[in-house]
Amino acid sequence: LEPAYGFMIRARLPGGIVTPKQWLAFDHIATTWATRGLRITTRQTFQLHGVPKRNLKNVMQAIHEAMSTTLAACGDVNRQVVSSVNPLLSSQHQVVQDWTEKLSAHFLPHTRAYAEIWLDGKKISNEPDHEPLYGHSYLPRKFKIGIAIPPTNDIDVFAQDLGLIAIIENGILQGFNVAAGGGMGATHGDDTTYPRLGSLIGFVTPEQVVQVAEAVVTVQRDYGNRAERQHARLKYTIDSHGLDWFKSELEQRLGYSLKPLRPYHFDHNGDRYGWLEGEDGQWHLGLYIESGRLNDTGENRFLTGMRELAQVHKGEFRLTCNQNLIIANVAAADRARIDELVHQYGLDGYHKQSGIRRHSIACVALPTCGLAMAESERYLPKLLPKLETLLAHHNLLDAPILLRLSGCPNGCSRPYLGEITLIGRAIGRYDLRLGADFTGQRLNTLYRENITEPEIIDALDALFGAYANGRRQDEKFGDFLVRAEVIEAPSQRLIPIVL
Ligand code: SRM
Ligand code: SF4
Repeated sequence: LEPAYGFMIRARLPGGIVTPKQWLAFDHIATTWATRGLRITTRQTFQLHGVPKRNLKNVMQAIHEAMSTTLAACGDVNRQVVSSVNPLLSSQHQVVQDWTEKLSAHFLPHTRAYAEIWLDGKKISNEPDHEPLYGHSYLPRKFKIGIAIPPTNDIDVFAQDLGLIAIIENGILQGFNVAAGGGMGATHGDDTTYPRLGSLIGFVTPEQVVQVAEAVVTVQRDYGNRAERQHARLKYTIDSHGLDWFKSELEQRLGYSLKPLRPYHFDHNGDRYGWLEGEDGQWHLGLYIESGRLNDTGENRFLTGMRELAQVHKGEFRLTCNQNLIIANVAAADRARIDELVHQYGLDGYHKQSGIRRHSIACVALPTCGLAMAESERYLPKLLPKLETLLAHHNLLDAPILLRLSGCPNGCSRPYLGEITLIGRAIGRYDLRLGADFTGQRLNTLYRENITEPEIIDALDALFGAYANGRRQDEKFGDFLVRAEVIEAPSQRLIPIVL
């Protein structure tokens, strides 16, 4: 008799696009074989939890039949490629989505083992696998690519190993500014590990982008640290060899130089809620989903609600890197029906939510994450009302403030980019970090180490009071904390480096 092993499964959905048919397939998988509904992740895809070992194959096959895959959603390969929502807002968003899908397809491993093991159980070839890009040993560690479309940095482009900033001029995609070496993960008590913002190294045209991405990946493949796992990400490869070396190695592989950076501007890294009209007259409804969890629990019937929406919706769904959801591409005539269902299932909570709630993210953490040191997703609903009481007291309830909770320093909620961040130390104890900006371009800094909830509340009460009294017009909380010297200047600012 074997223990009842339960697995987490993650799908690959480049750019977070899900058709209604796919939604219904994932809903079926979640309600048939998993235990905690559907979970929208911070890389705009679905995770399923608690899949019994004996059902793994059924789930893999059902995901395959839904025209998706789990191939390379984890592992030492290029992961899910993320891109700014909403591609339907302009024709150029669609162009960017096309590049997202090209990059995603280009970096898929060629292995046949996945199909042999999961899809029909038969060995389909005796030829050895050939991985032209990854080789025998794949990459030293995971690798992440994301495309942001200014002015929205909803994917946190500087947290990606390879961040691409789409430059759209006169309504046409000109190319991408390239940022290399972003990453969040760190280890408590080990200063040689740290979050890092990607360094801007130059501009590439759309036709060059796949080749440039491949060159970045191969530099990391060839020079990444394979001896020490905690130093194996691209950010450490760049910092240990130097950015000058990295850029010259890259350009040598390409046979040409990157062009000078083009100007760009980000004004936020969150999601928009409510209806937005696209340039073609179609409509898009942004919904807040707490920690991305869609489940039928207590009074919440979000999973059922979304199933009903998928049965009537004729456009697509978009999952966001802030764990939210867009019902995309709705004709004006269909809005009323969508609104009715959204209201019926309580998915329209965004109307009355505080600024901090609308900008909150929490990683999964306990009970499923084996690396969690403290609660995160399950703590968010308990913490938010307490913070809202403080904010209301200081007349700040509507102030948009980025809150990020993380059960450990690995950084799955990109917590080093939160204006207020809690990083788990032990059950009930967190590091309080403060002072990232509102656009994903400045890291936060450690303010109090290893503290409990009463200490967190006391610290924030005082800071909210100071902010309410001392802020300049439209000044964001993180910017105020830096200007008022409540926190020291962050360890890494994003200064474009043009070599
Ligand atoms: Fe993550 C490991 C969940 C986005 C950095 N992450 C894990 C694991 C698989 C734990 C494990 O290895 O045993 C977590 C599964 C928990 C569970 O029970 O489901 C986990 N990571 C998640 C998700 C689901 C968080 C969420 O609440 O949405 C996100 C899934 C992304 C996806 O769909 O592909 C998720 N993880 C991230 C991000 C954010 C991002 O990619 O934009 C980061 C920081 C960016 C980065 O990579 O630097 C991130 N996860 C990590 C790390 C630290 C990596 C490092 O360089 O140190 C680990 C630990 C590891 O790899 O050993 C990790
Ligand atoms: Fe788990 Fe840590 Fe990632 Fe949270 S940040 S999901 S606790 S690995």
